[in-house]
Amino acid sequence: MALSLFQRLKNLFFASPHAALVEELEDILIEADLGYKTAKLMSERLKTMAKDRVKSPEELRELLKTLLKESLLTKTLAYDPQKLNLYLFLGVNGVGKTTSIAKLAYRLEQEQKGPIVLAAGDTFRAAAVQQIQLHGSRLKVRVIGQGQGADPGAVLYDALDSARAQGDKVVLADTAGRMHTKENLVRELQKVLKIAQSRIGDGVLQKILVIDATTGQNAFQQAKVFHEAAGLDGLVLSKYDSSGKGGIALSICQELGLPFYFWGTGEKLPDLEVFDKDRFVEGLLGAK
Ligand SMILES: Nc1nc2c(ncn2[C@@H]2O[C@H](COP(=O)(O)OP(=O)(O)OP(=O)(O)O)[C@@H](O)[C@H]2O)c(=O)[nH]1
Ligand SMILES: [Mg+2]
Repeated sequence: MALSLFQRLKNLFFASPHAALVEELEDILIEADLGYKTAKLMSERLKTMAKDRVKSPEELRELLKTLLKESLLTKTLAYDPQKLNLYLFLGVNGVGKTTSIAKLAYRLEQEQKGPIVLAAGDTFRAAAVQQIQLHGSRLKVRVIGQGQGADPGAVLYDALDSARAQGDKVVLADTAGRMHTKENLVRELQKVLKIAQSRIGDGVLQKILVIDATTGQNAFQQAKVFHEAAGLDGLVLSKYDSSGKGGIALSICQELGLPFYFWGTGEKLPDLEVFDKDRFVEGLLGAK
């Protein structure tokens, strides 16, 4: 079995306490998916914090843990009970957008933040509308859609109109996931974003990107491109259960200044939890 980040750190510390604080630590962090820039920053900060004071690998672990925790950004999902709340889900193919929408609907129902309506805004992929309709019927929430090939902007427009007419509190809007260049993405999202912004009025709008914890560095690029195209409010780290690590989240917080709301811990409806910094860093560092 592969050594945990901490086990490698420990070996390094005994071989050369100095090296444990500089380049080689940087390499270990890069391998944990932190990305070059963030890994360098973290190891340099750790060097400053540790100076000559660190006497054991366990002390080094604690310092690194504090540092990594401080570098993570988390956020509570904005919600105003007096207004309409629109959560627009974005992300590339298969990251877990539709599943995260169903899980969030379930969570909001539990917290009595409904009524909720789902907008079947993925009009591109075959069977996407049926998939969200199935979630809707399981959750007993309304789904507004127009079928495959429809204009996603028009679907969102309808959903917002219908939510206001019915006095719903939340609209959870799905979108199609396609691999993108920034230009294509801007063009595709333009209409949806314009409708979201103008029709939500003084209500709450959160543009949420879903990234898959198992994809590593690629997820950073996705966050960068979507943030430039749409101006994100925060992220969901899906499939955390399948990776147990997701070091890329640290680069996204550090380099893009974006926070995480939730992480996905399984395929079932209750498996969307508030992003837990402590558990995240413990998972990344691995067993003592
Ligand atoms: N283990 C695990 N599986 C997940 C999680 N979130 C989503 N999945 C699975 O990932 C697969 C894709 O999820 P979808 O929600 O359909 O992804 P999507 O982004 O809507 O995909 P497209 O509509 O094709 O763009 C499904 O099999 C989900 O069950 C998670 O947190 N953990
Ligand atoms: Mg989907």
